[in-house]
Amino acid sequence: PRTIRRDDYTPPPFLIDTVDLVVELFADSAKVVSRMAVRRNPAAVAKPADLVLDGKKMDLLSVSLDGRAAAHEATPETLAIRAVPDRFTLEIATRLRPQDNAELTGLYKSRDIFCTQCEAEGFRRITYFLDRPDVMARYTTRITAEKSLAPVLLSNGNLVERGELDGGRHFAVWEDPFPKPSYLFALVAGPLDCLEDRFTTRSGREVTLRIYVRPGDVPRCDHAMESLKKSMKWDEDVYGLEYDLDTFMIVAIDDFNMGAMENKGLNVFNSKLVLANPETATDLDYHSIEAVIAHEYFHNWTGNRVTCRDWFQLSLKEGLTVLRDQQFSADMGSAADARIDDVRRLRAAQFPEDAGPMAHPVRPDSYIEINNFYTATVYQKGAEVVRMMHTLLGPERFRKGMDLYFQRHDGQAVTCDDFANAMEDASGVDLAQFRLWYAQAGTPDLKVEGRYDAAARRYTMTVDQSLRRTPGQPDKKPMHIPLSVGLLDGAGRDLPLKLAGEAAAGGTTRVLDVRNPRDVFVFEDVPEKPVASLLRGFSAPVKLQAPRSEEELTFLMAHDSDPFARWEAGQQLGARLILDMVAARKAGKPMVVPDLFVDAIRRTLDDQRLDRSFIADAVTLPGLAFLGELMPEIDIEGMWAAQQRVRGVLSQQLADRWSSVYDANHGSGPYRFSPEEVGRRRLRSTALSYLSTDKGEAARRRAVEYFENAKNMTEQVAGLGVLAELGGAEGDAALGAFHERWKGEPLVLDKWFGIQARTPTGDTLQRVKQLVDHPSYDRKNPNRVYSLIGAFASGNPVQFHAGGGAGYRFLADQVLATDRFNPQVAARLLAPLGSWRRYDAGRQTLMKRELARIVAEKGLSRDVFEIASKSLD
Ligand code: HT7
Ligand code: ZN
Repeated sequence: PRTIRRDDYTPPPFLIDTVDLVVELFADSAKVVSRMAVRRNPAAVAKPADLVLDGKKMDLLSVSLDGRAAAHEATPETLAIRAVPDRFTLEIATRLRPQDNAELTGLYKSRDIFCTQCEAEGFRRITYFLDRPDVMARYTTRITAEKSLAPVLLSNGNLVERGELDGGRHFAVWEDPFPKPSYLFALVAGPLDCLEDRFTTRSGREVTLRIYVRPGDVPRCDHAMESLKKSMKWDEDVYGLEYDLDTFMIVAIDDFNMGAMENKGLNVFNSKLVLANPETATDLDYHSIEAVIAHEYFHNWTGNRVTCRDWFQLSLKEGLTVLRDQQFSADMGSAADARIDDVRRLRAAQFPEDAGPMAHPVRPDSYIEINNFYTATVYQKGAEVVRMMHTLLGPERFRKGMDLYFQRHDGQAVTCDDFANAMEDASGVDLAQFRLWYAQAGTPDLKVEGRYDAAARRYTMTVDQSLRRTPGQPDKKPMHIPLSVGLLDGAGRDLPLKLAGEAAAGGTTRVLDVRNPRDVFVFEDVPEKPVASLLRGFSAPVKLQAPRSEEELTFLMAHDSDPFARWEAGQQLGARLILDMVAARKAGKPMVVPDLFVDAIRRTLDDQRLDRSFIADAVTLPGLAFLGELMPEIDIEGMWAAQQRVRGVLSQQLADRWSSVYDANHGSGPYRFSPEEVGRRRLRSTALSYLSTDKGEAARRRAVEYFENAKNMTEQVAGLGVLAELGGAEGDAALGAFHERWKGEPLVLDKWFGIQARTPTGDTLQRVKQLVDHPSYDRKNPNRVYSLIGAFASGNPVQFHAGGGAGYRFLADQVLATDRFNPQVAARLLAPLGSWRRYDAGRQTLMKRELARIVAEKGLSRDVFEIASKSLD
């Protein structure tokens, strides 16, 4: 397969100003006629005689140029129109079979609903086109269908006409006034009900809001609608950005490869990110719905109005929009929890990516299949990069930068450099070195050491940075890293900070500009030996090493005024002692949990000033993904044994605390999705989980009681997770009862599959294999596949890596089977095998064997080939 390189970018030789589509939908096919106004691009480098369009998996019916049959030649992925004039009208007719399209890209059917997914390169499966984001056109879409088959006909923009046709058919015409790239095109048709509402923009324009769902699901749309209105208001308040069409529509679809898609005026969502009521959705679902609705809505400006020049610039829209949705989530609830969540996600998914065979810069240099680059690096690390600019510029100058970005580039397809230029020009802050964050892959290591000179009342902080080699990038340059720090006195109070050379102290948190392999920062007038609070707010996506004693970490856990740093101190301490225990276990020594840690957790549980969510975060031990990143060679059994040991000790020694937390947070009244109520439920289920660690009779009884009395899905899922882990008759009974109750609810059934696949105890692989044959399993539904196979391979390291390679073999089989009809999903499943270098020699051999088996398969998709072959390199 061909590698596409960023450096090879050239402007398109032709531009397409308008596209008039006529899409006729039938039970077993769709006919598409596309009429395009084409002209040569004055900015093009080359002047080819032929126009070469992209196209895939369609039957070509006809091609005409200015009304006459045109000389043309089709290959499986292109259509060349011979010797075209400078300006012309091109009309192309194609026929497709949406009902047979299991790739869920282009035009496909999700049960009886026709729907499209065009990002990144799906439009070329609907009609032949210059399917690249820098070709922006104005679209008109006329859809016709049998009324009984598809009573609702939707596309981008505003509805301009609708009516009846002969033979029980009807039509609708949609006009999108905004030029857009083809990846933002959307069409949806089928039997749908809708929830309607209105939003008045701050300039007084009335916008109709509609959420379309399967008949019967309208009562589950209220939370999504509220989230949408909050997002619209927030974007006006915080960024001054208003919605620009008369209608904003969301459609919920059951079969969807990703979370959601920001098509102009017609967002298409995975139904799990729309539908919610307390009986069927968890707090986490409510949170995800709010965040993703916001994310897709925010794309209207960061992505749609200003889009990407080419797919290497994907983070231009995704990193920026993730940052915006993170800011929104922080404003909707607790900012501290939101930041802890961001960092947990980054460490669990992006840090391993940055340390593995698929490591790539936020702005990649090359790809074989662009769908493989919708990654944690492009999204989450991309958001951290924009957040660092926010930190370096400060909120006012950052906002000025955003304003300038829109002023300069509204209606254009631009690059990450254009974004950085706007930030630089609006603020006067030099971002030359900072731009390396877009270019260099890998997570920087930061070593910070402090020395106090009592006589000089001076505290010297020495910061060393280094960046390991990553595939294709052997030599790295030092980065510009904003390091946010504070100094605490002996009573835990923030000291005012004055750097050498400054006339007076300025604030108690300072952002240090780290730019060199070694930087030294001197704080003056420091009255006593301080405890340093480092990387406040997680000011940069780095791995921090600082020689801090366990006492210093517990001190920070108790006193740091920065909630992130306070939580982080506990994680660092937890990680340190778990890793010490792993080493002890390996050396045949006992695994000892120091009292100091138990005391610190006790103090956290007793601290009346802390909110419940924060306490739940702070008493949750570091996860295996994070711990694994800290080890030279991942020792899964060791980490698991040590983590369980710590849990056991905390469970026993703090039994009275867990019991009182459990009893005190019972809650009453109807379900509310509020920060307080979510915190209460989280803390209670965390206590339940600690109380269940000994697996004894009392624990089983309590868990059964919790599960059976659950008043909402959040509690049911928490109870079921604990019971599944406890196993035995109670676990089986709960799983059976849950299935019986929810077998008609696909989104709830996904949870049932997921909980079993993630259970770290028992013979999970055997169970997962049986579940693949369960009547409720659907290998063509991405949600079901991710909830079973994905959850097992990515969410259950203990079981995936057990069993002498049986888990690896199972995953490879599933990848190969899925690749035959849905390469995007298959490639996503494959990722865990890529981390083979991080394990012992035995596992390395077994994992590589499966990767080699995959690569050797005939007819492999580009998607799977790229991940599997790069993983072996
Ligand atoms: N921009 C959207 C990306 C997306 C996507 C990409 C490839 C294949 C299927 C897809 N569905 C959605 C989602 C977003 O980041 O907002
Ligand atoms: Zn996005």
